[in-house]
Amino acid sequence: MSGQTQNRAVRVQRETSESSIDLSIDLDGTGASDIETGVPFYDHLLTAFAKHSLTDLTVRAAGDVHIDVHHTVEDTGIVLGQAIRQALGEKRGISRYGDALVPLDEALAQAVVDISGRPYLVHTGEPAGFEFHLIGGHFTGSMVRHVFEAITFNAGLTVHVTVLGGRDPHHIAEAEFKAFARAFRQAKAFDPLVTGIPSTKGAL
Ligand SMILES: [Mn+2]
Repeated sequence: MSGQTQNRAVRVQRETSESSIDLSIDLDGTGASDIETGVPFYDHLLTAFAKHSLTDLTVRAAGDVHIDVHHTVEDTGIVLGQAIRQALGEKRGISRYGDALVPLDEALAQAVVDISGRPYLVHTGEPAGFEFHLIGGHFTGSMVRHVFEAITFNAGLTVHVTVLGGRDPHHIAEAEFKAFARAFRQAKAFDPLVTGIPSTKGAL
């Protein structure tokens, strides 16, 4: 069974004292997105993720960004990860692995994704000081890794993201998200040669 008749679209809502999030995802979309998190640069990154992973994504997030964008950014990553896990279902017929090398002018990022069911993130290579930079004046560079942690831990993905070069923080962050998107696009894609769940264990 190829699994290509599966419906891989879900909606996840999450409410805490710090944020309220309503997120819909379709893993077999065209990359269409409609994203409002109250954090403009994060909207930009999530739009890039949707476009380059061919995932349809709608996000409405309202949070305590008057304190700091941290809670809203992290919580949206948690919900995105939960939605990816739910939408992947049993993972029948998928490629499972994906990798990509994506430039943005002088920046170059590599991502490798394994839809393994085992959360693991290896994230290296951002230049010194990146984590302290306020991209767009509001998005702390340290949140790039924190979002990847939130997504991978909640989606059950093994992800390696490596920054191989770059100077401009906007370019570096965007290249990382685009590389992750392209790698995820490959990994979630149905492979007509795969029968059942692509694991010798029989489950992912
Ligand atoms: Mn946090």
